[in-house]
Amino acid sequence: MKIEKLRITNIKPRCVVAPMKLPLATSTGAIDGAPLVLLDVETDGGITGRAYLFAVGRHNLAPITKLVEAMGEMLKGDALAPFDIEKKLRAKYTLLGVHNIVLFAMSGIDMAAWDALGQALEQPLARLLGGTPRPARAYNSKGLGIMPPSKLASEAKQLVDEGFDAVKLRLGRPEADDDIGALRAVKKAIGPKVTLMADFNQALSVNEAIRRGRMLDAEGGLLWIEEPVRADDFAGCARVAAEVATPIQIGENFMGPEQMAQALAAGSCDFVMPDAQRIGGVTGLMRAAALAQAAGVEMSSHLFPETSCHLLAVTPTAHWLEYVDWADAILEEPLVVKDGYIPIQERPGLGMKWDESAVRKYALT
Ligand code: SMN
Ligand code: MG
Repeated sequence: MKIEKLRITNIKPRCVVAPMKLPLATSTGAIDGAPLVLLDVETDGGITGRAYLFAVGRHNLAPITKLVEAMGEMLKGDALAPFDIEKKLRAKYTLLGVHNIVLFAMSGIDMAAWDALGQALEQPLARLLGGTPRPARAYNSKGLGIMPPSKLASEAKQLVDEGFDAVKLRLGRPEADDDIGALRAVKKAIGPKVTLMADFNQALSVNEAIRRGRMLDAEGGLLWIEEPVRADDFAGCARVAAEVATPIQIGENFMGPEQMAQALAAGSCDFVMPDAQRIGGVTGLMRAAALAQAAGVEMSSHLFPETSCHLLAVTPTAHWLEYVDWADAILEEPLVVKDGYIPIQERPGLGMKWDESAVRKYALT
């Protein structure tokens, strides 16, 4: 297929709420279903690029969909060239601000456009980007929310039994001692060989993060402490990183590579984990990988495992893939796990096809 001939004819967003096997309670609230916007980027060559966005809450589905539709109108007839698409959309949205759900919509279109390119060239995205589709080391990021220690212990075992040797615990209870109790229960349940991360979801002040960070240092055994303070307080997070021995991980809320560059310049963290729909899709993740390489910082991914596994294969400082199964219910062939790794399948592009009967079942109209 001659990719220079491919033009965008239509961008179709559809909303579903995919059932989650394990609800997730973070310090900011609980998520019990995955509100997703499925994007189809249709081209005149008969190829349809596919990607999905995670709306976090159902109430965000409608505004994200409207943005995708508006951008779709702007792109009708344009070449399937993600860099050009990005340039055009950034220019159109400069005065509104390329942040948040504007960036979500742009990122989704970018991912779907790259998927279409992969289909046109009949290659998995990792190979299209110049890499080898190698398996990504993954942690099972489902569950382990804010819940009683006894429940945490059994859930932790269940998550490891799914084929992983790394899991992530959510922290940020009102009392630090209760977080420590939760950590001890999980550590006891999984034993010393399973890698453990902890995520505060921005719950703490800088001073409290330093206090709790030191308590966690004393407990030992955590690979990283994630988002201890407000996501955009890079100076505050740098103070935490300087005072706490356990590595500090941030990045799921970087709004584009520009913000990631600011965070790195501020020395705000030890590790980064950009999110495909906030960093700018595949294009944004490639730029993020270059920033992480230049800073000498390990880069993991946030959610979107189907896309992120390809990008980690071309990330010089690749660290961990965050695995969740939230899109599985609407995918024909979900990802599989093998001995703690997620293999990249020999399927073109991102390798996702919608299970249309499931899409109808979980559709929001
Ligand atoms: C998280 C954030 C948003 C939605 C779900 C989960 C969490 C993570 O911070 O890192 O997994
Ligand atoms: Mg997180």
